[in-house]
Amino acid sequence: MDLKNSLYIQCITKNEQTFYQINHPAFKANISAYGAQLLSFEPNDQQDLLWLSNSAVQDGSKAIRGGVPICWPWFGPASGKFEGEPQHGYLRNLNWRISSIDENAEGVTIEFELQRPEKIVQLGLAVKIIFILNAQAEIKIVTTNLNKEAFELSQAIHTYFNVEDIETTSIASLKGCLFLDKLVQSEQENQTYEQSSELTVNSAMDRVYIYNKPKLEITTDTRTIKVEGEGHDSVIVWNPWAESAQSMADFDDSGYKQMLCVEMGLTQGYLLNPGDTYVLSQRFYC
Ligand code: TA6
Repeated sequence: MDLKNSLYIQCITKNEQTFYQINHPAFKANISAYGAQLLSFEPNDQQDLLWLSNSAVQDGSKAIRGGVPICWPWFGPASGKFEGEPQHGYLRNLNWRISSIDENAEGVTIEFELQRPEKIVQLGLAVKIIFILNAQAEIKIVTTNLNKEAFELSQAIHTYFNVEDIETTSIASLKGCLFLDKLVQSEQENQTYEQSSELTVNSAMDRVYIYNKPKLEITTDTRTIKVEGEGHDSVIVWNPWAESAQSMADFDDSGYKQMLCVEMGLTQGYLLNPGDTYVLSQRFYC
């Protein structure tokens, strides 16, 4: 799509990769065409709400570490007929382009489509990613099942929030919630635990909270980040902590101190019926 008449969106190329920089009166943002990944979202008078690893690889060879990678059409390791396929599915490793924009003094809405949808067409699916940016950032994954049979869909909007100091970060909203702990090997496959107090992080955490309420809040020393969503049946909370961060070449060794992933997910087994469309969305703002 030709952006020469766009009021706020500029297309730039770096290391043969395409990025869309948005300079709007209400916010600044940066979206990578690789993965249709929001890398930065800075409302006026706010620090960037997103964390991006300084050692993130941004050459199209692997998913960019930070911002909001999209996990689809599965969340986590591939299994069953997709065994051996990439963790978190295909979309974050594919190139996208803008298919439409709508921009005004309030904000910008940008729709992305895959440049080469063959792999997704083979699945019998259609997918687009929509960004609605103003003082808030909203991301929607819109999936349609074109198959004659149901498709088991799982997905997540894998947001790396910039919390500035993990040691003073908490989430009260999840108190009383059940969660699956991916760091605990338990005999019972779906062993759940209860979040008995407000969530704080002082070691590696990788949890899937069974939570479908529309809102939660991340409280840090300096601000409260409001996170909202629709279409989720779970919220994933992840911080690799020191050892795991140091084991990932694209994760700044001390980056775990400034980030917390809080992800709206559809992870508990959902069958998308033939002809149906499903929307998973996440919105965040201060
Ligand atoms: O969202 C949590 C998680 O599933 C963790 O298990 C961890 O693997 C993280 O995603 C990052 O995955 P990635 O494939 O981006 O390194």
